[in-house]
Amino acid sequence: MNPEMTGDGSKMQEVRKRWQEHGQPLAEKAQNVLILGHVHPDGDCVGACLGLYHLLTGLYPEKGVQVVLEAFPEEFALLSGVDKVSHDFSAEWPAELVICVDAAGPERLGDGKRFLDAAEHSICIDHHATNRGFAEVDIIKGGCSSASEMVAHLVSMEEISLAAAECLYLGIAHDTGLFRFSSTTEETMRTAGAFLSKGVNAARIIDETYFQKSFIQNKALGYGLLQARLLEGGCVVGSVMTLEDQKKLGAGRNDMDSIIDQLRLTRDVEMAAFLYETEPGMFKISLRSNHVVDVSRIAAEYGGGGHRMAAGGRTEKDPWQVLDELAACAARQMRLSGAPGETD
Ligand SMILES: [Mn+2]
Repeated sequence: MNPEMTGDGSKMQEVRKRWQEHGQPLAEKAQNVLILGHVHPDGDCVGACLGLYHLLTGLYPEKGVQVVLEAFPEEFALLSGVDKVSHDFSAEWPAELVICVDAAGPERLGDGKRFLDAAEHSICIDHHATNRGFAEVDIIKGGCSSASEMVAHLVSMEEISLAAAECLYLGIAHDTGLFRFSSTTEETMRTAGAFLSKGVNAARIIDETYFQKSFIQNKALGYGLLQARLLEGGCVVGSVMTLEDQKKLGAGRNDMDSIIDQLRLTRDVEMAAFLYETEPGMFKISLRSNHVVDVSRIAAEYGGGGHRMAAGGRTEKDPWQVLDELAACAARQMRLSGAPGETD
């Protein structure tokens, strides 16, 4: 490629080069490879881990390759290879090489961290801007659409099977909010387009894993919206779901995911915040921004991180009070940026 054509194309070339020079030699040496993702795996995490699983088993059929992830939403079961994923973190998986995917830091591996600590060799493949690197070989591209897009560029497009393409397509589609977020580049679309040429059924993947909700998820969404409050003169919207609320609805952690995205779509809102209780007294904070607010900076104050437009943290304080604090942080950022919409 013309070196002047920098931007995303060259970013992906860097990913490829780093994998070929530093990652692949480790993969070639290892007899057993363990693939780990982050806690509470989302579409990108599951897609990237399984996509990588298909790539590695295709390249090295003689090796033992194992994916270990926490339980994830059942809609991802349409991906091939899902039955090969283990949720057993207490087993002693043999692995000279651990590959961490879509995890912004070692603590994001949850119970999987002990495998990283015990492994002889490790690789991190991630797209979180807050990731400072924690593996022997770090392949990190902050701002890239998804870990799945990065995995897609480890090898040439011809080497990607239909099974791998389906997983990676799902990951890219989910982490870009269906190719809408600003992280979506021409290269992202080209990669997704190449997957379509391989026969990926995009409509089915999008319908069944992105839009479809269970009855309980729809009820949880309705309840989350009903509880919502406007803050800071209407530029922030926020809601809270306690464990008691979840119990009443028959809902669990995986039923909370779509609430923040719908809150973000509130007209004139700059930031959306959703807090839900994960264990008694402990709340997960999800943040989304529409324009100027950098939510990763706010999340960092609450023991978390993420991206400019989407980030998360946690708190043990009163969730409604924290919501006020979060809204004040957003309003401060908006004032500093000179954006309209602040209270006075
Ligand atoms: Mn991701």
